[in-house]
Amino acid sequence: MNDTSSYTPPKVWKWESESGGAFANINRPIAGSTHDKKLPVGKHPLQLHSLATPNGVKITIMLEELLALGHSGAEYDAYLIDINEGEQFGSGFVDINPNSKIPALMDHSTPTPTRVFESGAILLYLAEKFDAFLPKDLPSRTECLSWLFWQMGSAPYLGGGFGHFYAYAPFKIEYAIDRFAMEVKRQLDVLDRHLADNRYMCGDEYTIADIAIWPWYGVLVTGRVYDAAEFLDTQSYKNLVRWTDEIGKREAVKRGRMVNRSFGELEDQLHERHDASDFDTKTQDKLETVS
Ligand SMILES: N[C@@H](CCC(=O)N[C@@H](CS)C(=O)NCC(=O)O)C(=O)O
Repeated sequence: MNDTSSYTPPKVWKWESESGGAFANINRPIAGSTHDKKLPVGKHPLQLHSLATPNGVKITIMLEELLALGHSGAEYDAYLIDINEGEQFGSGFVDINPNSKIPALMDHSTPTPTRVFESGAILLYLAEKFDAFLPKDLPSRTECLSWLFWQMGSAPYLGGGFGHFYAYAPFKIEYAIDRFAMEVKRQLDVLDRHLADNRYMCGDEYTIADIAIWPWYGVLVTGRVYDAAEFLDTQSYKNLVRWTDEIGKREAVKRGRMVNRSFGELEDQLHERHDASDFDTKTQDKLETVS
C-alpha cells in the first residue's frame, strides 16, 4: 500500500476551494436553493423531476411497470433535472426535495398535492398507492422492505464510495479504492448468495426491492456504470448475472431506462416523457433529425 498523503486536517474544516474531480462544481456544504426557478406542471397527476441515474431510473421503471400492469393513474410527466447545471438547487425543486437530489415526485391527485423525495420512499409510496409490486402478507412485505432499505443503505458505498474513488476522483487513491472495492464485492456476494435460492429478491414475486436494486447492482454487473465489471469480476456472481439478465429483458425496464436520459446513444434518450407515444416519436435521434 502506498502512502501518498501528506495532508493534515486543520482544526476546523473550511470550504476554501473546489475539491476537483467530476461533479466538484456542484458540490457545496450548504443546503437550500441558489436561484429562483418554478417547476413546470404537466397534464398528469404524477409529476416526476429527475435524471436517468440509477436512483432516477428506479422511479421511471416503477412507473412504466405500473402502466404495463394497466394502472392508468400512473400516467406521468417526467421533466429533466440537469444536476451538472445545478438545477437541483432551483427554488421549485428544493420545495419538493429540501435535500436537492433527484428523483423527486409530486402527486397532484391527492386533496392537497403530495411531495415525495428519496427514491425508496417514492417506490413505497407508488407501491402503496397502486397496491402493486409489494407483497400483501406481513412476512413477505417485511422481507421486501428489508431488501428495499438494504439497497438504500448499501448503494452509497457503491456510488459515493467505490464509484467516486474509482471513476470520478481527480487522482487514484489505492486505500480508498481498496476499501470500497472490498465492500462492494461483499455486497455483490450478499446478493449472489440470496439469489441462489430466490428467483427475485423477495422470492417468486417481482417487487419494488428488485426495482430498487437492479439499476445499481444489475447495471454494475453489466459494466454500464463506472466501467468496473472486469475490475470487480462481476461475471463470477452467477446468480446475480442470471437475475440481472432476466430483469433487463422486461419492456418496462427498457422503457424506464430511457426516460430523463441525457447521455449515451441518442435513440435511448427520452429527455422528457409526457405520453407513451413519446418513446416512438421524441427520442433524441428523432428530435435531432427534425431540427
Ligand atoms: N438517497 C437518495 C440519493 C439521490 C441522489 O444521490 N441523487 C443524485 C443523482 S444519483 C443527485 O441528485 N445528485 C446531485 C447533487 O448531489 O447535487 C435517493 O435515493 O433518492
